[in-house]
Amino acid sequence: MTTTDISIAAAEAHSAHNYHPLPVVVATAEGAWMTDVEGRRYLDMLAGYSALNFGHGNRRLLDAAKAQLERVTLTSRAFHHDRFADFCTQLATLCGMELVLPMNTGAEAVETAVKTARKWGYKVKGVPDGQAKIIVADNNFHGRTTTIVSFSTDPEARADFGPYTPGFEIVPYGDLAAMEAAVDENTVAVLLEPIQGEAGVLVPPPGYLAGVRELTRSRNVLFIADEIQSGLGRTGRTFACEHEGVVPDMYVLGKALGGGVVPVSAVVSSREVLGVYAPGEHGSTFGGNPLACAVALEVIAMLRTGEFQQRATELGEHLHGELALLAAGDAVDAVRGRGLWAGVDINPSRGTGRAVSEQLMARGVLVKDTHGQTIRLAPPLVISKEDLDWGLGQLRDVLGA
Ligand code: IF1
Repeated sequence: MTTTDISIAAAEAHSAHNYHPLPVVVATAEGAWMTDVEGRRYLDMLAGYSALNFGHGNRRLLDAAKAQLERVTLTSRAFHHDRFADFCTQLATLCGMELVLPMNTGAEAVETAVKTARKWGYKVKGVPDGQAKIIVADNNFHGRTTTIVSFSTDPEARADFGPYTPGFEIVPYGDLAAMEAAVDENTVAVLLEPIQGEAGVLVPPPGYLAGVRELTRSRNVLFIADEIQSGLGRTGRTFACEHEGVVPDMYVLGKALGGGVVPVSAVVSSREVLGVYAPGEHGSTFGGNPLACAVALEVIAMLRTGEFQQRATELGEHLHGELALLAAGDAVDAVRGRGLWAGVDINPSRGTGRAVSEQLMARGVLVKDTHGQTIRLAPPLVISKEDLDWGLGQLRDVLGA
């Protein structure tokens, strides 16, 4: 038995089996590379589902975290602390919005967005109490709470978790006419991923997000953009909505906001929207804690220069150029994505997404499959062009392309 085998057996003996991880046990990581307990190195092409946009062990983020660890890490929101105002101000400014409500995980931020939209609907829009409706897209992924899976179309994410939360309507992603038909006088919000991650990095048709923006504005409905995975540099812009020139009423942020160091999420919107809260009506123990604020402030500072967005744009063009060549062959049926983010549909003749992921792992590249035939490529934005090309070379070899 290797150290890996022993470690995996121990993990499986004492944990719920709610995941099926690749058989690799990571011990350390730096930049775009991880090292396992056997000392083998792997190029990380998943980046924690985009939480690690700035790479593993980012010096600026670790220094910010270490400095704050020595000062104060948690006060609860029962008291103020000296990083909170800067965090809220800087994040609101980055988003071009007025107010921030900080939480911890993405799902908590999505739940906060749902509660905020409902409360805004009742207190501002004048929707009758308990009648608020929120429109979402099919194949969405917004987290795993019981309310969020209530509006999932993925049986695996939803089954056996009823009774489900009412007040949501599902329309086909990318279909503006269906969205328009679904909006009624009790609709308080539309909740969308600007690019659907778990669905396989689905980019909506050109004009769709702009159409949703116009529809929601004309019908006094909040446009809530879940940029938890698509945001903060991944697609080559600070927000994926920018590719369509769209500014939503509310950003929902997470993952990379904490730089892969601590969980940090937030809802960012206008005073009209987030002003609906009175003290005691929402919150969380760790939301907006000093350590989270310190790390997120460094993330915001790194995003402010635009260098990561520029890098994702340039390397992303190269990535998609290489993937287009692969798609021209018979090993890959389709590729999608934006910036340093791609979904690659593997032709069944080459095996399932999982099988390809396992073959790539054997060659020192870590990716994640999703929904059978698709693998997702989302390396840290700090990946070098050489390492990206090496990783793509391994994919070409595995696919026999
Ligand atoms: C898992 C993928 C899944 C998200 C968007 C909210 C959340 C997520 C757009 C919730 C989280 C993670 C969850 C993780 C795997 C990964 C994921 F889409 F990224 F690939 F599951 F679909 N909005 N996505 O992508 O944020 O509560 O997790 O912090 O659950 O397996 P969270």
